[in-house]
Amino acid sequence: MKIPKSHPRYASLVRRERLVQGWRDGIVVPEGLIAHGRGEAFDYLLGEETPAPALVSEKTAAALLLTADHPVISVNGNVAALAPKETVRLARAVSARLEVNLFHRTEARVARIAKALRAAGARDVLGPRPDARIPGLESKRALCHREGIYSADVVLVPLEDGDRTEALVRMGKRVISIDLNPLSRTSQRASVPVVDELTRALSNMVTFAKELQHHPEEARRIARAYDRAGNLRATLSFLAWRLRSLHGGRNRRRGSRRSDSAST
Ligand code: PTJ
Repeated sequence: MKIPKSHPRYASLVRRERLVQGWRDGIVVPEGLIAHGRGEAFDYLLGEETPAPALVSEKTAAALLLTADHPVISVNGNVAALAPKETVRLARAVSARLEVNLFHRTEARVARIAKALRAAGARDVLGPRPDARIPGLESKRALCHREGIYSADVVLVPLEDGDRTEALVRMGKRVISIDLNPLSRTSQRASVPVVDELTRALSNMVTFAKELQHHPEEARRIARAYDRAGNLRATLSFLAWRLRSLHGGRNRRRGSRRSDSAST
């Protein structure tokens, strides 16, 4: 479908089309379309822009990935369909490995996602032929690579289910999540919960990584100073403020402008 660039919700509609195409190509599972709808609902509520606390988390995430010994970015079907280029760009900017890790795992889909990442510029993609398991996980999400997620010290898990986030934190890893739902188990358990839309979050993280690339001391300082509980509280306060504005309370003008744009 051709979406006119003048459409007020162009970016959101392009994301939907990418996902539907990803489903047609056997990259996205039907459950991924449902997950996206849930994400969109939160994005409407948050105003379809990166909230200030998310920017802080994104900068921290970039700092953490840059200063890690062995950073890994986990990729699932939705991520490969929505943001293959941004994912590869971030992996390059922070020298992280890419690993395909799926909840609804089939070997054919792992191969298709690895191929999509290579088409977006990735040279080295882990995922096929896993040789390790994340302890305490029953699902196929447990299958991973010894030289990838299993031995990573920092793992970025965009659009995740809470089980694996908890399991990775139990293994002693620093886990960065990207999830628009601040109440999800993933956001609640991650070491750095980024509550923002995937493509926006990845682009911001690439920008921050490039800024911090040659300033390791500054990156370490940012990672140390992060207050995850305070950040999640700030996100919820922002959401509450948005809802009050939409309801007609203070800051009405800003709220109504955003709510007008938040319908297709
Ligand atoms: O490709 P697979 O087999 O690994 O499966 C991928 C999905 C996404 C189906 C799987 O991981 C899953 O079921 O995830 P959940 O438990 O539905 O969680 C996905 C979370 O991502 C939800 O909390 C959504 O709000 C959030 N989300 C969805 N789309 C976006 C998003 N967050 C940020 N940006 C989005 N575009």
